[in-house]
Amino acid sequence: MKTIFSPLHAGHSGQMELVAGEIVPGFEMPSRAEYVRARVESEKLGPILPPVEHDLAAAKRVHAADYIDFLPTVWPEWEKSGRGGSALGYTWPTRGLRADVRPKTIDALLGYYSFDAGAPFVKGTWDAIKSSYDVALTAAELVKGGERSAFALCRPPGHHAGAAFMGGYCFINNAAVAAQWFRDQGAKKVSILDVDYHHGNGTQEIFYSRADVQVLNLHGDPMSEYPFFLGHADERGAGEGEGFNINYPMPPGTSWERWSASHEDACAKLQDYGPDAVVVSLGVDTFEKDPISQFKLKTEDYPKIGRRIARLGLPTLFVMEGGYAVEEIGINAVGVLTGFEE
Ligand code: SP5
Ligand code: ZN
Repeated sequence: MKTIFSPLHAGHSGQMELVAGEIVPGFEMPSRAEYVRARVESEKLGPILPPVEHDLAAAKRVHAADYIDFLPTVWPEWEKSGRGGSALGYTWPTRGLRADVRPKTIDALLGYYSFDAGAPFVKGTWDAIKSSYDVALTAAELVKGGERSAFALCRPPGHHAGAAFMGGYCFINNAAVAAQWFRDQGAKKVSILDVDYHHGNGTQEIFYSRADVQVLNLHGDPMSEYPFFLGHADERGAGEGEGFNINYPMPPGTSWERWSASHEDACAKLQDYGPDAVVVSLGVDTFEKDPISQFKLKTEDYPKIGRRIARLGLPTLFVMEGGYAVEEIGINAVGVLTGFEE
């Protein structure tokens, strides 16, 4: 399997995060991608290739154009306003406030285009976002070109980013971009299988009213886990999309037995749907030692995930999402990929 990777991810570095009442260095750090890249090499998964640059047209197929155009302006506007550190909003248009009027200042716009304080910008953030997007599209092109699978080693991740908002370490929804790109290239149906520990609220929002992209999400129950406000089992899609969004919320402490039963059910529904391509939102924060998560998957479980996905027999694009137990991210993520290739 070929891996697409860009060193430009590394410029998205040193951003802060609010955890338990304190400001700490972000869990979503450059070493994550470097551990995965090193493991791809040591396991000899296949060649590691740079992305091809793309314009932003494919991003605007799933995101609002004004949102995408805003992203490259964030750091320059922040600097112009005389500040350093991390560019982050602090006011959000929640219930009772106006989300239909676009404000003007950088502080207001950062809140307007986000749903949490989890997507701070630093100087290199836009270049990293753009490279992650290019990585996803370049890997999708390999699959479209006839490869059985490809690995988009994306950083930053994408599945929390919705049509017009960032959050949860995510800015452009790389998996959603790739799924829509497959559709635009002639695929009639595409499935997104999201195995990240957190519910992929952005992906769900983007495709919620559509029957041509099936979204299956396995995750920590939002009653007690981030992102809290989406990801319940009764969210099944709307209108034409009814029945094409499927959520598997699971309790804290979930281990392989329960997780794999949900995965089995998701794979059966995916097979019934009969897509032309599969996009896997590959998070490995389900790992027992993940510092921000509550599932109990073990390193030996990850190849089994890959083997099950391989049995679908469909062209498959793996898109890197979360995973914060940095030293084990590479072992577990590449474990899924080598399991797929067996
Ligand atoms: C892509 C992805 O995995 N995004 C996850 C975003 C999670 N943001 C919330 C983090 C909450 C951290 N809570 C720390 C608890 C430590 N015991
Ligand atoms: Zn996650």
